[in-house]
Amino acid sequence: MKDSDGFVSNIFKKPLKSVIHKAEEGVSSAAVQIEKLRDQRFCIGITGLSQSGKSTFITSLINQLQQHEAANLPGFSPVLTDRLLGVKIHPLDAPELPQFPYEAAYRGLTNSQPQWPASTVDISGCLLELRLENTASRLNPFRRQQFSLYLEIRDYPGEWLLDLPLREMSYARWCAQCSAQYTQPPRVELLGDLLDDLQHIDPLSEVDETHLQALHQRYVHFLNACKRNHLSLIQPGRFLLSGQIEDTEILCFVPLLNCGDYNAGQLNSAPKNSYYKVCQRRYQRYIKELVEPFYKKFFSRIDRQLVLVDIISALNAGPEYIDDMRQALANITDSFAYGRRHKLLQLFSPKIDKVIFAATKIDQVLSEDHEAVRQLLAVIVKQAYRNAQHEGIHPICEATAAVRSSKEIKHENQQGISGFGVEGTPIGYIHPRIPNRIPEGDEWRPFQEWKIPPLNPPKGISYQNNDAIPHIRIDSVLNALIGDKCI
Ligand SMILES: Nc1nc2c(ncn2[C@@H]2O[C@H](COP(=O)(O)OP(=O)(O)OP(=O)(O)O)[C@@H](O)[C@H]2O)c(=O)[nH]1
Ligand SMILES: [Mg+2]
Repeated sequence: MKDSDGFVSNIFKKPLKSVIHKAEEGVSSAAVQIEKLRDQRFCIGITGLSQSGKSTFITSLINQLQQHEAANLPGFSPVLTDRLLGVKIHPLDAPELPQFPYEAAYRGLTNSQPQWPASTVDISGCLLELRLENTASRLNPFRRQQFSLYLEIRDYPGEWLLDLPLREMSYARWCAQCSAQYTQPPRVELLGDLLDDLQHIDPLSEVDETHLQALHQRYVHFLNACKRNHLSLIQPGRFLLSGQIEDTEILCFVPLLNCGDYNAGQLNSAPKNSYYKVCQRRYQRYIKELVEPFYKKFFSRIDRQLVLVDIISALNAGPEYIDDMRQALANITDSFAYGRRHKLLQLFSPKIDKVIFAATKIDQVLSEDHEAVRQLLAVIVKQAYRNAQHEGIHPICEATAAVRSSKEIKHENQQGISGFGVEGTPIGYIHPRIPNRIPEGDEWRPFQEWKIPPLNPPKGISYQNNDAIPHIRIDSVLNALIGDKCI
């Protein structure tokens, strides 16, 4: 490490002592606001549907930054120009928020039998402090030498994301949306008899609590089947993963599928103890007590947004699933507040001034197809992309792998992928070419006949030696996300 001004070796000793001390105690909100005003503190949203790769990405991102000298990050300008001096993880200044389990995730990936991070069941977060050398200080010795950039990062179960669009939706509209979706494949098959049973409830009739509970349980079963079948639009998310809820009664509702037979006046004047009014009350409490606080704590404060999309799973699942994912992403990004603001306004009412869509897990396919994955992503997120553009924000599309788990091999004159399968046994495959647009008709055939298999993490990353996790293009994602704030 360079030590031209005697700072680097002391990096987290004297000059930073007071800052770190504050972080450990919980940085005071005044200090946080000053850092924000000085353009040195950002809330980064790492958003993605369930299993899109959020926790793995956060783990790898922290790891790459901490091991930046050994990591392969030529596309991240502060590393390229040798200005990243050190990185520390602090707890976020929210006592009720558990710290992101970085150590456990890194240990899992570096085990003799490497494991992916566990699927997230509750919220967590951390504050990353990047100690940087100022670009100007190289030219002008009187300028400030170093500064800290603070990145707030939060992780949460992907299931909860699909609750955000419900904030703008009345119970009656949600029921209408469900009625339209549930009569189409593949949901109609997954619902089975439940469709008929939900269609036969008269919303104005008196509620039978035992029957409602039984329907609710069958509805949760159906949502789980949707998840197993790789569908994206799954609401309400807390029906799958509830998190900590004091009064579980608010979960006990279902969509009533024949509300469309009544006009708004009839529904509004339904008796208090009718199916309609009971389900509506619980739905409204669900939004008010669970969804709104989640939005306020996590999404309303985001300055920059990274949206992770598992394109390869969607390709594997087929046309209806791609469409479902496209719709889900458009609905979610509708909840983002885009725009550029004066720093002072940004402090009180933040807007997202940068959004990056990134296809994840691209180590599952050959490098010659990575560009096609990126282009396919651009097609899938087109609506979400337009929503941002409308507000003057020009999103970026990227393709990345948080943990490169494969090697490219040659087999009988063809390029292929080798790695370890989910059982940890060696596998090798030659996959169909990845299309750069959504396949149509017969173009789907190669993906219907064969699926690109999931991979285990690679063996041989050493915890003791603080090895950097191998990745693909995390440096480019980082640069797009925060490169301009590191100068
Ligand atoms: N090959 C490969 N697989 C990955 C990578 N990142 C994630 N995966 C796979 O995707 C799965 C889900 O990753 P997570 O990071 O847990 O996804 P998540 O979005 O946090 O999921 P939830 O917490 O359930 O919402 C992992 O268990 C791996 O199987 C990657 O970089 N390469
Ligand atoms: Mg997770």
